[in-house]
Amino acid sequence: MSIDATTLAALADQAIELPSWAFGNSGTRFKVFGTPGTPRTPEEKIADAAQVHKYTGLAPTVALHIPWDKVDDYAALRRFARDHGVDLGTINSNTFQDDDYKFGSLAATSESARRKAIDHHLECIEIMNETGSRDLKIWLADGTNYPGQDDIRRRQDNLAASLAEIYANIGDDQRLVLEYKFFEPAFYHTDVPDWGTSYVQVAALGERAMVCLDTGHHAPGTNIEFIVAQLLRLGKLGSFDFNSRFYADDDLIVGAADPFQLFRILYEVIRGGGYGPGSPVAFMLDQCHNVEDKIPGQIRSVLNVQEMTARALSVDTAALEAAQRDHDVLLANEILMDAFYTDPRADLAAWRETRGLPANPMKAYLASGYQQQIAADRVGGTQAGWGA
Ligand code: LRH
Ligand code: MN
Ligand code: MN
Repeated sequence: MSIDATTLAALADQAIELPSWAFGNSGTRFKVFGTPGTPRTPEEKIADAAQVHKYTGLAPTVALHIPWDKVDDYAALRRFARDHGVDLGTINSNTFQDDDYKFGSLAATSESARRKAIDHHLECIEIMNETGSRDLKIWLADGTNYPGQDDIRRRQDNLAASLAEIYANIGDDQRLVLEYKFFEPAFYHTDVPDWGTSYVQVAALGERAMVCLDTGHHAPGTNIEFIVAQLLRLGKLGSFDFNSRFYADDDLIVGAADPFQLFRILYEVIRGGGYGPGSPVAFMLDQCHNVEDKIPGQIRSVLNVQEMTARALSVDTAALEAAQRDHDVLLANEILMDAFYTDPRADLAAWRETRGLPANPMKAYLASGYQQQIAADRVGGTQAGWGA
């Protein structure tokens, strides 16, 4: 079985947003390793992200994180991005690196912490107006470490009130997407631990509030594709933060740990109308490259998503539905697995060339000399990192 023309046509518009922070140094609490050529400014991060798009045609936008990507002139930053062939995308807020948020931000019991966190989001909305961004993405570190530490019910009410104030300020063409995560940095309870809580909170806000599903934010064994199906059914799947995990919130290259899971997720996205023109679902990466070079790491990541999307688009859906209705369990499973085992790489390579892209984007990037150039050029200054 090879990749047919319909599948290739469906792949033509695929867009995967890159996180600016993937280009900075990152690591674990044990050590952050520096890499030669690491960007020192938001502009250098964007220039690196543009390389990923240049060689893959898959990554036309870059997500910013405020304050990590704070600049004086966001309109100028947008012009810079456009001059490099990409655009600015989602604005991510940050309420987890300030002493005032020690006991929470939007869900906090402290009125002053809540006020500061809400105001930060209002500032993010102003930035979105300058960058032309559609989505405000909120991930909260809010939670507690010990039973009894705080009133978990009151914190839900606080969160609802905070989100309502933020939502009231987003524009008609903008959206609020709320990410969930079941643990860390809080360990006893997290204020937005799961898709259900995120759903309940965004459903109370209105149509332009959606759930963000980060694939690394679930307990081991969670059936993520079921969550995808349910959120699409409810019209509330706003975006993905793609990455992969072996153990916790590893933020490794998407599709590296469990390619089959990525296939199952993408199949359910397509099945539920979450893929293609007009779909409300934004594909984004949320990854860190701790030991590998960052630009090739991002190239590998978007190619993994593209290859797995090609496989998911190749499912013979009519045959699958017939087998399901016949309760032919083994045939239904075989039809799905046939698509998963389809290797699209040769067909995709040939197809890329018809679109003016290199057959092998990774090889083309490595041969371009860009990596050596940035290593030589970017000496001095402070390398950007996760949190800088
Ligand atoms: C923390 C996290 C989250 C955010 C990102 C900036 O878990 O990985 O997923 O989106 O930091
Ligand atoms: Mn995330
Ligand atoms: Mn995470």
